[in-house]
Amino acid sequence: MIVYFAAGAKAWPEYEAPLTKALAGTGATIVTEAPDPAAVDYIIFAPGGDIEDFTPFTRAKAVLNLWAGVEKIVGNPTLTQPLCRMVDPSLTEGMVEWVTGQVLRFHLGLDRFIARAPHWDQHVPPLARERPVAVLGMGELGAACGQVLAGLNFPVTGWSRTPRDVPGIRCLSGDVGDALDGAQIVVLLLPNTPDTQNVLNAETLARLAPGAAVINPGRGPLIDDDALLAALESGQVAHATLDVFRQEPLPAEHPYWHHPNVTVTPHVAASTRASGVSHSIAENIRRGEAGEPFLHLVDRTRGY
Ligand code: NDP
Ligand code: OXD
Repeated sequence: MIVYFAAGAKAWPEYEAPLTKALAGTGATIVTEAPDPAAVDYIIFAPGGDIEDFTPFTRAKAVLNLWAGVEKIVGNPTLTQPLCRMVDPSLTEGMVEWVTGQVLRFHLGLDRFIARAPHWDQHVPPLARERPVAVLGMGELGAACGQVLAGLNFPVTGWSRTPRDVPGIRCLSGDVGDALDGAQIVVLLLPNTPDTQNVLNAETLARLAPGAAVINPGRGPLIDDDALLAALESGQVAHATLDVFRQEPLPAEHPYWHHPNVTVTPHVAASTRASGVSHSIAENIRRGEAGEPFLHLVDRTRGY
């Protein structure tokens, strides 16, 4: 069985040992080049990887994406093989830590204590139970983050396309404004699809409580950037922490870099860790070989 690592030569040194270990005993031969595409059984892929045309991979049983987000591959018209996205405990843990850190940073006003001058400010923050949080996206990552925040006593409202039932979270679907109403913090964990683009715009930002925080580890196109900049200017949004952008790396001249109330992180909210995700890849290959259904299949009609 041939497994083609087509996630880019730069990524291979990090993956070689963990993937080899995870696939040991399966009969897999991992290759980093595929001179005969018709001989490949599984393709491990990442955006910016080695394949644009999937047509010659006639035997491939699945394309296994190393990323959770699939917007860069899901619309590829040459892709007819099943596409699986990455869901892995290490990815979820990383996202939960990053989101919780950013929420607590805003909630406790920790930036006020970065010493610039002597300033003995004993302002008392509200308790978490007084700080409503909206999490847009109640999937693998949004639900996990929402539950940890709810465990810290934040009143969490979650929003998804279809109705969900997540313990500890008030779950809504339908009008996003209802989920945002009065929220003091909003966390975006939606995929980038035609339906989710600009979900945060002038109208929906106005539904937040004045002085709210926007935290976006989802995808750049979820936000209308001009509307967010205007909301930062008016004070409707007090702070934005942005990990993802319409163009990455974020261009040097972008106003976000220089805005005093914006934190830019370089798409690091939940990094794919080779040791963790290799097991998830191996499990899907095992399933494919055993004739069992693949995990985390992407629905091309939904786009995620
Ligand atoms: P999932 O597919 O598990 O969850 C997506 C959620 O979004 C679901 O709850 C889904 O609703 C909801 N959703 C999708 N479309 C709509 C819509 N039109 N209206 C309302 N809700 C919608 O994805 P993950 O949680 O695994 O990942 C979410 C995103 O996080 C990824 O797509 C990626 O963009 C981003 N990400 C960012 C990383 C980073 O480092 N910055 C790392 C990993 C992921 P429903 O439940 O009804 O299907
Ligand atoms: C992902 C990401 O989608 O890193 O996995 O953004």
